[in-house]
Amino acid sequence: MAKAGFTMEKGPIVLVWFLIIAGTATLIMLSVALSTRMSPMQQSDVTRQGYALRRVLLWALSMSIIASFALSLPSFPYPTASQNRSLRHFSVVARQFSFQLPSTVPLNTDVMFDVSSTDVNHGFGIYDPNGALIAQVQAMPDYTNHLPVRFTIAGRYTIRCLEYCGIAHHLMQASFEAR
Ligand SMILES: [Cu+2]
Repeated sequence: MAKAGFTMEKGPIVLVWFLIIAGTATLIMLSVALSTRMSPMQQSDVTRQGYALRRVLLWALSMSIIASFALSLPSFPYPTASQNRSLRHFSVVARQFSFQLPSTVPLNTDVMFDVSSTDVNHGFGIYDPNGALIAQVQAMPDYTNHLPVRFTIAGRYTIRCLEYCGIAHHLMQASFEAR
């Protein structure tokens, strides 16, 4: 019933907007068609204008990409998170076919997972209580990867191996509680 009510209320508004947009687009196309039918242009005139516009657009696009890259680079989170000495560190060790993990992690606190492996490459993927992948890093033998995470949803998080590591890879799951 709620869905039918929604359709009854929103239907006419959507239809009106559709007609306005479709009518405007039709008028624009008609006016372009009528205003250009009497004036044949040389191909070179068209391409010259087009190429000039294309150069301007390419330049503008390049500048905006470089500017947004430069402006967003300072807020890149990983260097500051790695240097935060007050972080609580949790060790994660992956092996065929299990994880050695903390049973609980604190909520709304920056934590650092120090992730390694005792045998082959594994993946350390953290799924929130709603099933969304929120962070992942490789678990590698003889190397420790650092993964900064802040848990904002209380509940049980599922860990899955995200790197094919052998015959029972699909069984390689674990979990911990964030509270
Ligand atoms: Cu695996």
